Amino acid sequence: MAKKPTPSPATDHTLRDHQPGERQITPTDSRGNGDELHQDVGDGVADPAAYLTDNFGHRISDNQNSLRAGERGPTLLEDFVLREKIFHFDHERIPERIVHARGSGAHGVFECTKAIPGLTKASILQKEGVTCPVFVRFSTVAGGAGSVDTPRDVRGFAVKLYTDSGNWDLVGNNIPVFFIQDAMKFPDLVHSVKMEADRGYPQAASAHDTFWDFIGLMPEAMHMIMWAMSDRAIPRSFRMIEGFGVHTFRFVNEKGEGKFVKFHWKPVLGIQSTTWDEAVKIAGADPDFHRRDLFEAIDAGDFPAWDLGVQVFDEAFAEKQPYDVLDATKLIPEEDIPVEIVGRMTLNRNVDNFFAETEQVAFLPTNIIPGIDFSNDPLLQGRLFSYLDTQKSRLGTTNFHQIPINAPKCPFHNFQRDGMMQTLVPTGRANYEPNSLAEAGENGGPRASAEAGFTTFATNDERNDPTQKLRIRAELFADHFSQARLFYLSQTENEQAHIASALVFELSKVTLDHVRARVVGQVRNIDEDLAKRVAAGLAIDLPAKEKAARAPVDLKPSDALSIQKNADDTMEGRKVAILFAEGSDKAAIDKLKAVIEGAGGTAFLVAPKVGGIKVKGGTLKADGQLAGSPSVLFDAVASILTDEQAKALSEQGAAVQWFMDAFGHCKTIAHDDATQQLLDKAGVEKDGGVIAIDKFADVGTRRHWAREPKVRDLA
Ligand code: HDD
Repeated sequence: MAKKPTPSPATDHTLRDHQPGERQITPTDSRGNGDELHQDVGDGVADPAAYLTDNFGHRISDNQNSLRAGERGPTLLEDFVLREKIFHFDHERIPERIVHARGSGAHGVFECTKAIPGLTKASILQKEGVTCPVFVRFSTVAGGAGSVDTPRDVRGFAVKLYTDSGNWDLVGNNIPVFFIQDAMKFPDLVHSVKMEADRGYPQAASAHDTFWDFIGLMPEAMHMIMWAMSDRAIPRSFRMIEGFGVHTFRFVNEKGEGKFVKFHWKPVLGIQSTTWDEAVKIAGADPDFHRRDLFEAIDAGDFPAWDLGVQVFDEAFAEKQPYDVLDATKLIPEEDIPVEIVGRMTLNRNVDNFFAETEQVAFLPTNIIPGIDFSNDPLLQGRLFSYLDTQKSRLGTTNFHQIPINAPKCPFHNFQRDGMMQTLVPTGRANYEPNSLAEAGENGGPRASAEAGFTTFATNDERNDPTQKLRIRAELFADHFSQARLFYLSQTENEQAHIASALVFELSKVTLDHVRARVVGQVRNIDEDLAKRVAAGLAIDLPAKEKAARAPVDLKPSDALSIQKNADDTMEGRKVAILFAEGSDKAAIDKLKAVIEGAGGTAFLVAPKVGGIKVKGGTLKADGQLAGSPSVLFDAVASILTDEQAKALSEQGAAVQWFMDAFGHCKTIAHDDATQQLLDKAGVEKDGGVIAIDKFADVGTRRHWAREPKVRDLA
């Protein structure tokens, strides 16, 4: 007789598989209020979910062993517990987003801070103090879902506002313009930037042949290229990026009057970027740098916030500009139309479950509310089709709107029925309209309302003849370089040098000589000096200028386009590392920590060992070990050491590199006398950012760009 199988230790403790705080989602009701769907597993005394069950509620006796024919025999097909578990696991993954696959999300609230009923009837902008819940997903564009957070790339900035008149999705980026003018070119753009089709690399990088081949042949991309090669594309944190709706949209007020509008999100913490060398090193040190930063800030109660700004203008303004406001490769300088702040968004809650919320959230530019309308921007018009379509392929069903993160938080009723994964249970037989069932006392279902329903703004563009069907672009779209030049000339010297270096870096990875030459030939239309710098950096002769479809015009530079010209000296939201070791002075460490935290920053203790180090005045645990906490992960560094420890660390590559990098990345280095020997070894020279510990409060976490020519070739 076979022996009784030995139960594994966990067999009798199935409760251990159910952790408190685990969430379970139950089907939505017809009001689709996602919050009701968030229930803790195990709520209530008689909740059967307190026991481990299968998906149909059958209690499970053993979660360790599959059912076998005999102790050493094969597994039986009848083991429904095993089969269901493996079946579900096999299908856990869904297709990742074709673009913006890598992203991080958070919940929050939007509040109207300035009512603008004269401009729009959007319910959320009618009264100061009105709020609505939001969900935001930040992303990179090119990399896969498991790629790193800090490649040179555009960042997605997608906001879902759950308003009382339906969801409004503002699906934007951290750059106010785009690569292409017409949605027709989107698949080509994306194919060119993604890993190359035959070799399957590079991942999350634009520095390769196919991308630059496409770009060189698409001069309309040159404005966006200036942004993508600038520090905007290597942000320090999602909390420190701007967001842009990019397209020109339409505001419509109660009287039916329309004006054009562009949307901006301005980060309260200011805009900040990394340097390229830093971004590359962060990718290795912490591939989840931005995801962790966002999660930890919200977890600590440091809620990131953005002001919603609008640039509102009319047809008369639009007609006078040397660019077309329907062209998504153009921006409107803030000096011409100032950004008016009308609301604030604060992210105050992390997701409970990454897949259920961040992965399954579906943004749709078609989600707009009465008071906001589309414009005829041909890129926007194409997006209006693409997003609905992609959700079916990603989420597998037309009923993706019922997933709690996507469902509106206001009532929704219609006659759409059935489909895969239908979770609603409509009652009655009114699934068509018109019907007269109400006359027989039955529920006849909802009806459209000409007054309250969404109505499309009747565009009165005199320059457009809607009776003609044409595959062409409007005339001014042919100006590809004026605003690229405007952006470049609006940057500081350092920022211009960063653009030049980024172009050299990217084009150095291009293996096709003619592709390099063509791109530099395009750059000559933006700025001759920039083209010469790039050609010199590549060690190639200056190629012939590419022919411009329309001669560029000189536009007045705009200071608002530079990060450095608008840099904020705040320590809010910044992270400072304090290096210590055995024997360090705890009182000095505590004092510095108080300065950092008092100014809204976070202090992070770094030491050669983490567990607990004897210091002068007690024992101190480190937050991170030196080799695993390189200085690239921090906004500034400080060091409090004994002579003996500083000497020992001067022999450690990780310690020397720590200071070398902090210096090279133009960061503040606050140090005591003992650390000087370590700084000497690292080649750190005295300047306004290399300071004594007690000066840290005055200098803070700002970058010291004046140092840059000493550490990098800015030619
Ligand atoms: Fe797009 C995702 C932003 C042009 C087609 N896009 C996506 C996301 C953002 C943007 C932030 C990620 C949303 C999320 O977090 O789930 N896209 C933009 C901006 C554009 C733009 C600012 C130009 C101004 N996109 C664009 C075009 C097309 C698409 C022209 C197609 C014609 N975008 C998509 C998509 C994605 C997407 C394939 C992939 C996943 C998704 O939609 O939900 O449909």
